[in-house]
Amino acid sequence: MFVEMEEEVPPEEFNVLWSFAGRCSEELSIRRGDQVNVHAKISPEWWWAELRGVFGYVPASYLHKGSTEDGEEEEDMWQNEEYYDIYGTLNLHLEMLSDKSRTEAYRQVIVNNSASLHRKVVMDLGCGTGIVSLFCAQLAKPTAVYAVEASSMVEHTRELVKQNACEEVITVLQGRAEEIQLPEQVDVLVSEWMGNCLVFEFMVESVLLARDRWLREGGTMWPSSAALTLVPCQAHRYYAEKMAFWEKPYGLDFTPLQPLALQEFFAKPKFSHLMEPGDALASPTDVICLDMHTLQVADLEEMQGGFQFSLEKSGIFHGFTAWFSVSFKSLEEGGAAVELNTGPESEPTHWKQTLFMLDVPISVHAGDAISGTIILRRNPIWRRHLTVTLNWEISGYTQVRQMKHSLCMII
Ligand code: GJV
Repeated sequence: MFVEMEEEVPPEEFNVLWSFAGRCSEELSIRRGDQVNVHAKISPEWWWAELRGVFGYVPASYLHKGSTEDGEEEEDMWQNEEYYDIYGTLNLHLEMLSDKSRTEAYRQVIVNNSASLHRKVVMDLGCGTGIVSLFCAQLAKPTAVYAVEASSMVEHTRELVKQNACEEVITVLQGRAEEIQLPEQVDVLVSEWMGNCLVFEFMVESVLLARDRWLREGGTMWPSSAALTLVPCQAHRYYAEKMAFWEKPYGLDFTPLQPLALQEFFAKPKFSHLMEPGDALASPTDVICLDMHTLQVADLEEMQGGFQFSLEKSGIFHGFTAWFSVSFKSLEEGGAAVELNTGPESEPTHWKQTLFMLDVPISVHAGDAISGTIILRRNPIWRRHLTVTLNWEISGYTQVRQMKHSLCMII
């Protein structure tokens, strides 16, 4: 009876999201877009499946129920429901608006370019409460500003536009930038899309899609370029707080908890880190630079950069700190660009910096060199997430050390 019932369960159809090469005869080789029949979910990681009459194990995370063309399933991978729900409440908008460096940078861009914005058409992608659109309408004289917002905040944005007497210029459009229709192409596409480690949330993809669709030939992107910066650093306080703590709390030896602490605190980046400028062991360097006029959506899958730091002081190498900066080019020939820098030498922003801790701190000396690569790999399934991999070596050390960090924050 039991066996019969098992046989009655029909296999479930799944789509292959990501190609996988079987490493032995037990594993099935699958390609993105294939449809496989899953006969048994052996473990959370490995399922027993069939493709064109051949059976084998496949990694469960490479499969997705339903068609990959299916809009609803795509939405899932973008976590759009949670994402836009969060932006439908005031909390994050308050955080963003009270970030003076951020908001003032956008205001400064409008002020500096007010003359050139005259009679221009602007799109403000992800306008939130509409602050940038309002700056545009009040500080410059554009013909039209299309303020696009997908979250329910948009209802209040409309009210704010009215309240500030800008409804002649600003048209608030409710919906995702990927889906809305504008009555015309735009001269300027402005957006505040940057996340932790620059690209987290991957709102940048929406910006690129909107650019290709709505920005007129020769139009301007604000920001126009973006860079991710890295520096090897000390992090005595964080190390003491999360790791050294277990050495002798209340006179007791709690060191058996240190492997757990490593897993819990150092295997993921620390997002709201404020690095003391004095904690830098070398001069920071830009590892990834994006040109917002030429960047393609496909480029986002994997972004790589190299670094070679020459240490300027001796100390303890605890990890790497990363942050980003963006630049807004002037609409005028030769005009000065506006910069927004989220680094430790600038006014702190709500993004702060991101700290990647080493498993084990290393004593280093002035003159040592730390060189390597950073790879930002977009998650093939959870499209707003990414993995950051840092490969590095120190001169004088023969072995290449590898540290792998996964940014997998659920918003
Ligand atoms: N279409 C419309 N609005 C969007 C989109 C999109 N594709 N993506 C994000 N938003 N710097 N990481 C909105 C979102 O609802 C929120 O109000 C704002 O843009 C995010 C801006 C800050 N996030 C960021």
